[in-house]
Amino acid sequence: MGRGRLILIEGLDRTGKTTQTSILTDRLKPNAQLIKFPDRSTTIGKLINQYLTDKNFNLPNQSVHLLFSANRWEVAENIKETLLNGTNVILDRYVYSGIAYSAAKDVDGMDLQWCLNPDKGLLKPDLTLFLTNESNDDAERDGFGEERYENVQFQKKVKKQFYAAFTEFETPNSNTLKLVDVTNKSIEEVSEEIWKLVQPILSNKEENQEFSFF
Ligand code: T5A
Ligand code: NA
Repeated sequence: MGRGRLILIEGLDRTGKTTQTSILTDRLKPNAQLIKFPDRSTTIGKLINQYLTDKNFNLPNQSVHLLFSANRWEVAENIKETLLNGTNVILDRYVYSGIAYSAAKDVDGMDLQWCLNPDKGLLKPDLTLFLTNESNDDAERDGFGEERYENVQFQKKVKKQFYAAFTEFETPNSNTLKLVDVTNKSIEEVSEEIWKLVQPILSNKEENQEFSFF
């Protein structure tokens, strides 16, 4: 039996990541574990949660960036062990969110490379699915606008930075990155599309036993 696969679902706010990562995990159970970033339950995660939800709670941009990264390192070993035990790990956001949201702030010195540095050494997903919504519908979905980064202007900048990060860190034509257009699609339609993209990488578990790292 090969190691589990690390599968990441990324996207802008309200594109359906949490909905889809939980459907996918349920579909693969008991052979999958879901991990969501930020994990707001840890000590570091509680600070992140306060920063996101309380507009009067301010921290330097660099500090916030490092907290998000630290929050990933808290569970890095657990992810690796789970994969080695043969269980797949499904991620709801990860390194690319970390880079894109911080780089989109246009703070002097916080370029892509600076943003990646603290995440260097984390496991790279075997497959990254990026959910895109070409209409502005996500802004109409329940809850949009409640948290710090949820405004249409900023989301446009974040999208640009996601693509910049993919160009920098994904090998072209390596089949490790797939875009999933969710525009005007139902939850079921999106989950079927995701299922089709995930199956091939689960069926060739004997290959690619090596881990790769950011
Ligand atoms: N962040 C995160 C950083 O800055 N750095 C980092 O390193 C990381 C990891 C919180 C913020 O933190 C930033 C990015 C974020 O701004 P979060 O906790 O993932 O990150 O944010 P959440 O608020 O939990 O999640 P999102 O807002 O991103 O929403 P999701 O998970 O994309 O969307 P989901 O599944 O919750 O769905 C939203 C609504 O739409 C409906 C759902 O039922 C729900 O009501 N919906 C659909 N409606 C119609 N059609 C469909 N196909 C639908 N799919 C879902
Ligand atoms: Na979410």
